Amino acid sequence: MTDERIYHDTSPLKEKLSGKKIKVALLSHRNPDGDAIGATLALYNIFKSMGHEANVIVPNIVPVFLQWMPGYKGVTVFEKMNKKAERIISESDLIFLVDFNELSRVKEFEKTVLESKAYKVMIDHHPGPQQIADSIFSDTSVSSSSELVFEVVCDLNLDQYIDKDVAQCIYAGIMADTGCFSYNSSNPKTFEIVSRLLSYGFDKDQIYYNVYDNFSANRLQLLGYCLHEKMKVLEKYRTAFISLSKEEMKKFQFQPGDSEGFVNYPLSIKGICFTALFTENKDYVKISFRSKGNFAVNEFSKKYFNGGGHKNAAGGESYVSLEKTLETFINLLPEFEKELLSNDA
Ligand SMILES: [Mn+2]
Repeated sequence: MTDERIYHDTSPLKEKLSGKKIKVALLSHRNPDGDAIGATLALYNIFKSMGHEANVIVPNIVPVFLQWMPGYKGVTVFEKMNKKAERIISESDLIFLVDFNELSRVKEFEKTVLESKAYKVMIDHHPGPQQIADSIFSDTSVSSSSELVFEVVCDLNLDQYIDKDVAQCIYAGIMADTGCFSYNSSNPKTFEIVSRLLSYGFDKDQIYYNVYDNFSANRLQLLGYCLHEKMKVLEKYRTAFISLSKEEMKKFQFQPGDSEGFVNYPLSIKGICFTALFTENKDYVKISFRSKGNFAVNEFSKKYFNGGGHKNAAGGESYVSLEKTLETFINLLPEFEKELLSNDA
């Protein structure tokens, strides 16, 4: 898969932002991650400094380890305040769709977005954007939406509004989406941007602690349980996976975000190039896929598990039981045996 870049002219957007005070809604996807929150809050802080009215809206709860980010109080969680969120979206003059490119990722307020007459802007790095925005800034080669936000902000001549708060948000987004610069970060440009961000004088180590050393003891014990009791390694297919039932999650007092990163652990086993994490939710099974090399988990997920994402990191959903979902997954593997065995990673 080759990289795709769609980068519209920034002048219509520049014009909208340079006039009178306007209302801006910054939307991001379900199960918001560091990139989603970092990228939206970076823009939020900039628009606030410019004197505009800005609001961030996400479908469901933001994990505790992201709540330290500057401007977090400006986030409205749809699940908790749906009326307020809908009102903000429908009253906005400008809507940003950040870190997602299809409205199914924001099912909760999809209709409100579609009905809105606001000018819409997409800033994203996933493949295959839906034509749902007036201005599209989409590039699958960048590390993160946060990195792309930096580029767009500079092109809009708004870099004068980048301050320590904004720099921290963008940095945290890049850090989160590259696994602390271990993947998706081979482009020197990413590090040039990081270098410019660091010149704003924030404590980069503190950001690492905030995101990665901020878990509950339960979360760490759940990880131990997953690795010791629940991880299945199928060497024959170079695959490993973990599944968690509702009961197991309850036993460890599961909080949103607790299983973040679990799917990456089995990838550190020698020879494994495809991993999955299945977590049982109220009405569906949430799935995360990871891979190394050429095995495209976004295509796999799109075809069999109602999902999508990046080549090496994707999500999916299953609407049958956890047991049935695992059975389907295991039964699919022989079909990919050849591809997995010949994988270059
Ligand atoms: Mn992202």
